[in-house]
Amino acid sequence: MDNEKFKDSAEKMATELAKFTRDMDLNEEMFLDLIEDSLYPVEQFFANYSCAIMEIETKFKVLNEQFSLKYDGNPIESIHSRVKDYDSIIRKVIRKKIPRDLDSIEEKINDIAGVRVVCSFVDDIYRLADCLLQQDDITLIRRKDYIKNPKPTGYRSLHLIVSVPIFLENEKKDVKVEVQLRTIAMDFWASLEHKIRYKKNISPETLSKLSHELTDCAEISASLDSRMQNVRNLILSENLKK
Ligand code: 0O2
Repeated sequence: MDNEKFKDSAEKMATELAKFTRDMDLNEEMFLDLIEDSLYPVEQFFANYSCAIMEIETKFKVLNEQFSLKYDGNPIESIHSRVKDYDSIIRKVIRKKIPRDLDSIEEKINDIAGVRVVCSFVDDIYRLADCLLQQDDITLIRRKDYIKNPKPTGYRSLHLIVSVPIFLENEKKDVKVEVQLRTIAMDFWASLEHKIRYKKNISPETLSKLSHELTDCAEISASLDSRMQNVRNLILSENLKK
């Protein structure tokens, strides 16, 4: 829809809403109640994802604590979570031709809740993922290993789509969360690549040069991860000998 058509439709909706309020003889209080009631399902929809994020974050924090006692060091450097914003959801709905109702959006979009776990070492990623998936309230829906099979761009991360139950006032609800596990080096690369990809004032030639450069950087970064892992393995094996 172009901007003009969008403006027209928005104006029509506003006029119809004003007419409805007049026809129904609604005062300000009743009008606000009506808006609140109509927004309730949408607010509940987003709240469910925030709750699921809390559940998953807590699970990782508990694992981090336990690992730090067992292996003498925290495997998790940081955790970043977000509920996908309304605009991005709508853009995905349009791009993937998903029916425009909350049930379909919930069924078809897997990354409305996202938790990104950043670790120092690659083996911590797999250990944490295994521990999460062993928990009996977690259901694995999809696993994509972009560390073993990097994307052509050079992108690396382990992606899990899981479902976790949340306990509401009168019901238990399974909610999907996308978990991305990556090292600090993978995270640094992905953030930079993401920023550059969405830069508007770069010519297509420069963009193409940059993406080759970034793919090279991804290789260097993966090799650094692998060397750091070797350093860690050496230290661990020395410690074991003592
Ligand atoms: P944002 O803003 O990070 O949320 P799906 O999302 O399931 O419809 P697909 O292709 O199955 O589509 O998802 P994929 O590729 O497994 O994961 C998508 C997410 O991974 C992206 O989310 C990014 O966060 C990240 N990602 C995937 N490929 C790249 C890449 O080449 N570079 C960077 N920087 N990130 C990548 P969104 O929704 O694109 O964005």
